[in-house]
Amino acid sequence: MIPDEVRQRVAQLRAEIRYHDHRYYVLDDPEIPDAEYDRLFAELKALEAAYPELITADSPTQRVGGEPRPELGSVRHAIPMLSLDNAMDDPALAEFDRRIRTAFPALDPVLYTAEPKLDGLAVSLRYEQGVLVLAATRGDGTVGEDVTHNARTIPSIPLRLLGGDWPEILEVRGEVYMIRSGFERLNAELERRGERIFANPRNAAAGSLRQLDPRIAAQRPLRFCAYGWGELAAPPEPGQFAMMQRLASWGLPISPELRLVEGLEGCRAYFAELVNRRSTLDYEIDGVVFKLDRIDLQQALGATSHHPRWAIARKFPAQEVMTVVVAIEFQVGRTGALTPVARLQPVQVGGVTVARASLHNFDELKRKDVRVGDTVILRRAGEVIPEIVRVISERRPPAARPVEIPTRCPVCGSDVLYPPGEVIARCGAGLWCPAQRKETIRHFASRRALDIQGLGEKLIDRLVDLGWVREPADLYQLTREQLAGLERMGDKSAANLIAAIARSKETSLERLIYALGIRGVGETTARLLAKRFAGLAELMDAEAETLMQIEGIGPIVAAQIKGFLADPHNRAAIDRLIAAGIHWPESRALQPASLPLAGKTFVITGTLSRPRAAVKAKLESLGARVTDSISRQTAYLVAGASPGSKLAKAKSLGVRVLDEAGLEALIGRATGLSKADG
Ligand code: 5U1
Repeated sequence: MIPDEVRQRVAQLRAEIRYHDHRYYVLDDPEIPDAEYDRLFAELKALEAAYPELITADSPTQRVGGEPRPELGSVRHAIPMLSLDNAMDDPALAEFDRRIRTAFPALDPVLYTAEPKLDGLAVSLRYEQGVLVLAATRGDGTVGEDVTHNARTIPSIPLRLLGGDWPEILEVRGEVYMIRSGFERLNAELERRGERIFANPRNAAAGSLRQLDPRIAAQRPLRFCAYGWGELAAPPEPGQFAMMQRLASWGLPISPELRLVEGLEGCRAYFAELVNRRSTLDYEIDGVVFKLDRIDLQQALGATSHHPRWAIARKFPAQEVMTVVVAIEFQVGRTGALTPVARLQPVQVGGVTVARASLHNFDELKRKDVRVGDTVILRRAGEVIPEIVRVISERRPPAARPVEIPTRCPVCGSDVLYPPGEVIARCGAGLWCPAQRKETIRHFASRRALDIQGLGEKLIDRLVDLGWVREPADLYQLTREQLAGLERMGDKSAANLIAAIARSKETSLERLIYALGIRGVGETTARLLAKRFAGLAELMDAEAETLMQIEGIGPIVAAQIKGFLADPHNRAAIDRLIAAGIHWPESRALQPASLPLAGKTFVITGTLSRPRAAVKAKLESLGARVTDSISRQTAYLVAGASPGSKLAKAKSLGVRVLDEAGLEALIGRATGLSKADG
């Protein structure tokens, strides 16, 4: 009795495989990676092996290749074109070698030919009296498609064989493929013309060779590489390797990587070498083919209905697999950049297990339109980081929605800045966001910023990891005792570092602005800003429009400065720096609470008997801030003659108003206080 689930699963697998066969062989547009197809196929084969009663003649397992394209004529192969048995891992290769040695115990050494398995389309070329008369695809292994018209356009396929010692009838078998660079050029051209592009070089080769119009194939960068032969009265050489050299002598291209290797160890070494060199080759390969060299022994071993027993393809780990997006998360980098990262159902790809893949930035996320629940093709070639190649749109769940760009930093909750025209979105709280701590402090202490000598990257890492430093102002709270307790930090070094930190308090406004690490604000922009604004307070209150009036500052940088300085976390962190004692020659106005007018904001209006700038400077030297606009936070409005609308506004908000005499009295009191304090 065959369980119902088995029957159903077999029917489902067959339907799925037929669908994918059609996309692959007929449309040259596969939906799923080869590895996924192989998995479906292997599952069907295993079920049929367990329940042979279920095998039907029309099961996909019962034929070798793909469906023919009816418009191309069909060709019956004189000798079937078999496929190769696969060894997915080293034990399977060792098993192949063991079988050969068991069959021929006296054979020592066992020689194998080794060559790359090209990822292209298998074809058979028939030469009669040295002239190419027919080219056919493998098709189902017995009947293929006639592609003679296109094969004739491939420059590496000789229309007439060289030399004169060729057999009267020779069927050469090999692979038509496309080199990577040619494939990329072709796709770029197709894209430019608005035509459908190919998923990979193999599909491009197949799609090109199976064109009806040979003028199209002629324009495609196709190549041919021979790996064997079909009909051949009597091989003129005793070994595969020597026969391949013969093919080469007749003008047929063979792999420049073809070698003769000795035993299992020779196979292993060759495989390891090609694994390493794979990414440097200009054509795609998906494994290495080993063949018993002795042709007489090949004939003695024969073939199953699918593959010869004397050859094996040791496959590379799949570079493209299919998986499902479980979530899309946003990582905040050292510079505050938000990177979308797809969390995936873990899969093996390129020999490693992968559970996450970066989507790099929001443009890429939008372009690829990856959504939670999507089935995607994941690629990892060589040592390259895994990448989501594309979404399999046919498998998108109906409820999947496009991913929204977060407006708040996932680490600290601050606003995300994503100015128009920018590719990268960033957390705006650079001085405060935990994700950015190390980078912020490294930049703050760097030579062109506050130049804290002795505070290197490793030490910063340690101070942050210990939780001693979370923002730049914390540096000024460190003590010599604390530092001296650190591993590999002597008392002397600790004292030197504390002295360097203390020295850094005395700086310039432009260095401080640069040290804040505002995006787009390098030394030059910092200098422009320091020149334009009398103090940090003015800069902090400046509107984007004011910033844009400075030559050299455009709308994007202006928005970045404004966004940074408007962030309450950044403002508080800057206040803490000032409170820690950071100062510069013109910064007396920003001295913290120790000054008598610290924390008080003044607005000046109307005409005074002294220049307004002088009054402003005096107030700032006592710790006050002088701004242009009145709010409830304003402590005093200083009103000269013809005060205008600010006076009315001050009154309506309940802000105290001082005339010049009142101001002088207040300054007198403050100076007295200041003297008394100082
Ligand atoms: N390199 C290589 N690829 N390939 C594919 N050799 C090779 N041999 C094959 C196939 C199908 O079949 C042999 C049995 C001739």
